[in-house]
Amino acid sequence: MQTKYSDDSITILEGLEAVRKRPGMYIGSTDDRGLHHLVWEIVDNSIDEALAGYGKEITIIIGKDNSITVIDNGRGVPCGKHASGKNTMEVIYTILHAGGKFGIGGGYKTSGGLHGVGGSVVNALSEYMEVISYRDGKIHKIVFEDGGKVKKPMEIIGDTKKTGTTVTFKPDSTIFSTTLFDYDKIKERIRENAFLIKNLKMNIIDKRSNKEESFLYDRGISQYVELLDQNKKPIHKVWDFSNTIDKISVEVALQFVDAYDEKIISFVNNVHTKDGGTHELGFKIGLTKAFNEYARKYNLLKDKDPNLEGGDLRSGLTAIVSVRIEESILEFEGQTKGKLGTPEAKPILEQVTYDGITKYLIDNKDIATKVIEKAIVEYNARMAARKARTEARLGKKEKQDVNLSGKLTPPREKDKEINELFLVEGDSAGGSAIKGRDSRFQAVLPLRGKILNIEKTAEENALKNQEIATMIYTIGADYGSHFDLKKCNYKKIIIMTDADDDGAHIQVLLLTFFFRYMRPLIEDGRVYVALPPLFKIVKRGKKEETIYAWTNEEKEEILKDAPSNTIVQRYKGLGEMNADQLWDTTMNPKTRNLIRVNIEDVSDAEKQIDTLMGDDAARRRMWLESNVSFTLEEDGD
Ligand code: 0RA
Repeated sequence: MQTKYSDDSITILEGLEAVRKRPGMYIGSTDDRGLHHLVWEIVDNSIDEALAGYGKEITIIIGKDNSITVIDNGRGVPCGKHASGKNTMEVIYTILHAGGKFGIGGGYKTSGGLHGVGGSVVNALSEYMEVISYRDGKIHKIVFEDGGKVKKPMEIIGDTKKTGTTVTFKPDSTIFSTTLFDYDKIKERIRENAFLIKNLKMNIIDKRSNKEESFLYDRGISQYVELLDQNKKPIHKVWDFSNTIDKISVEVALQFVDAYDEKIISFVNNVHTKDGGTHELGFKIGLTKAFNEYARKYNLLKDKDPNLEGGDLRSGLTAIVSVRIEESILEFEGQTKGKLGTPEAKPILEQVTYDGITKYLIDNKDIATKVIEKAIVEYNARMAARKARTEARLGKKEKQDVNLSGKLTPPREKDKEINELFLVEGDSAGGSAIKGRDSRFQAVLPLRGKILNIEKTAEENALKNQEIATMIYTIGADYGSHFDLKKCNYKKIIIMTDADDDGAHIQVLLLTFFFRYMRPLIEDGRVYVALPPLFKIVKRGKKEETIYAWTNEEKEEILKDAPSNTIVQRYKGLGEMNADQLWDTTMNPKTRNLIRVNIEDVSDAEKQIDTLMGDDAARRRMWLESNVSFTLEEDGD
């Protein structure tokens, strides 16, 4: 049945129509990411309600039909008459930015969805939406269809003693490239929310598979840090501190572990700020200041010693920095709005962090000493490495180079914007690669045997490993918190291994190494895996013709119309190719196949590497295979 629309409804539909025409403007994209964004929007509304002090439990149900239901026990969406004469439930779910514009609930919204849109945008992009509000003793229900058209106006369908809101929606399959919800993705997000909001119970139920999980953390982000460090050797129990200054409230939990990488995960209004920003900066400054002051006061640094650098002090640090900022001063920066810009956050975080850490240091002097001594070791190691590099540059380092297991064959020209580094498995393949390469811009570093498993190795041992030391030295951009992409000597770093199990294992070890020690290389898309062909096919007609095939299908295709005396050779390793063949198939930018390694969401990836895998090599490998997306790169750029 067709409902008649008043002028007002037409304006509303035009608003929602705008969302349907350009969904990307409101939810970023219409792929898997955009699809899940709908869930975050609806869940964020319930979270905001919980943050306002109403409701302790939120349940997300993935329906058999790929619908989503979000249930909370807050106050319930208001359902009286709105100033416009319409029902308020209808207004909230049909007018863009209704929450802010209509002043419903005032400045209650603190959870910052990516685009700050809400229920109305989700409604616009759904083929069906139903909102039930338990409020004032009654159950109120409204139903929409086809991108926000009212199917059934608000009606009271019963009495109730409880309060809360239940929203169900089914995304419009004509808008999204996929409408399949990913249990793990939603689970990770709500678990993150549960960590960030102490005592909020988050449940997820998947009706498709009957999986269910619940998350409730009474110590919040401290438990998050414990989880991140569960496979590490903590130096102390997690520290936490919090404070509110002006419009910013700060919560920090941190722990130093006996390892060397630093991990700071920051959030603003429960949304992960993957590119950091003013809050992270303030946190780092406060931490550096607190430790240096303590170190001087207790003579761990002598008068003549320089201050410890932040990077040295943060080695082995795991920290969650969660801030809540009032909307009036909230600013994000960057392409994906992943960076906090609010200037006020910097001094406030600096102050709160300085105070919090100083107090801990004074109360825990032995731990303070440990952390500071660790930083001093780190500082000394860095200075020694710097010295070695300088000497190498001055040509004083021949002796050391002889010891390097794989010796770099550098390109003739020194152009960081073009040069490529091939990391090649084995000496014999290395030899062919050196002969076959274009010596103007291609460098070859043969790696002997397997490199260390970085996940299981403390940094000082990792750096003693020749293969790893050589790679760091060759790439030339330092490592860890001192890694500087600008100094990187190569535009592309290409892992070239045999197409067998060992080769795959070496790839995983190398990728883990880059991920841990030189992550910006991966983020900048500079790490590649070379794809050598699997078959060489020699057709013997009047003229002999050699063709390579990368897959079985390709091989079959080629053999279809090949003469009977055609020879098919299966390559077992790079070593079976001579220099020319290696150039033609695997190194020549015009003909080779390269895979660019990209990690969709680096922080997620990292969390999983840490929390899921620990020492389990098989699982790590499985993880890499399914999470590091190998995308075939159009080459020749
Ligand atoms: C506006 C005002 C009030 C609550 C809400 C919105 C609200 C919205 C959603 C969406 C999902 N769950 C929700 N829970 C509450 C407060 C009205 C009052 O003063 O009672």
